[in-house]
Amino acid sequence: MKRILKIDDWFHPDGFPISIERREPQGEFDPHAHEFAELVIVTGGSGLHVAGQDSWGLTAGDVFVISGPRMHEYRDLCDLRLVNVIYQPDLLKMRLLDLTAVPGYHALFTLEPTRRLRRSSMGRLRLNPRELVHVTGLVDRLELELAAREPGFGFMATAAFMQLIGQLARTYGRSSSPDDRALLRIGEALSHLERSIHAEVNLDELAAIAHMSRRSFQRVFQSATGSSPLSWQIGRRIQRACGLLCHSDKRVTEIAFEVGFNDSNYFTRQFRRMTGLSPREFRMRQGMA
Ligand code: RM4
Ligand code: NI
Repeated sequence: MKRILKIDDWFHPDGFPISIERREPQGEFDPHAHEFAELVIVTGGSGLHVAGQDSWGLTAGDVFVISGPRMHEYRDLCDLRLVNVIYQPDLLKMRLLDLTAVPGYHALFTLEPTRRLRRSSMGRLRLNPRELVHVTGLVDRLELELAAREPGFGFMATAAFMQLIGQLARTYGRSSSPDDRALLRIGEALSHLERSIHAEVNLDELAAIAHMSRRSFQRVFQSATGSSPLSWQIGRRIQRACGLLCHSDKRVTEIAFEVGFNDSNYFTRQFRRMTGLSPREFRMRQGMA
């Protein structure tokens, strides 16, 4: 049977969606998936990490993100030490602001967690000792806030978590291994799509940004994200629309334009295709939740 770690067993009963699990050392852990996402920072020792068909050796400084449904396990452990920062992406009340314009953000948090790119060493972040010290300092601060749970801890812990992922996204951007750079180039294209969410997708422009020919860009983009640039953009627009439907009382037509559609019937069709609901139904259900 597929083992799935449950939110209720791993998070504080107050429901705050970020928690820290230190493994010093990490014991053998059978294949499992989670109802939450997991940011893993390796601080020492060694071991083998297996995720689906990918497996790779771990040592100090390795950082990766495992999305909820993805199965993974640890084997051949030799005093492997790590910190799991576990979080529930949907419940984080965190605005990404301009972070989506940082290519390393996409490489680490959008593309890598599902790892559709098959080359197994591709796009993995390894911190150098100085960076690791900095990052573990940020984790310590987050952990202190979570442990103290003083009034305002939710705000402070969210801010500490933002510092952590912002720092990791930037560090990823400086990484120089050719494999990382390949994933970053797709990250650059995603950042561009994000910044120009209102414009029509221009394949030649995207390919130029990723320094690839038009044909190989389309191929690599598809294998990295599982979709074409156009459906990626539509998906992002719909996601933004979901946010506006829940958190504003703007009219559906207004929202359609705001996220970049110029035809609200087309918007409604795409919305239904992705979510199974019309925008109005979606808003009503969220209101009731
Ligand atoms: C385990 C192992 C798993 C993680 C749980 C929370 O020891 O690190 O990957 O999901 O802890
Ligand atoms: Ni896990």
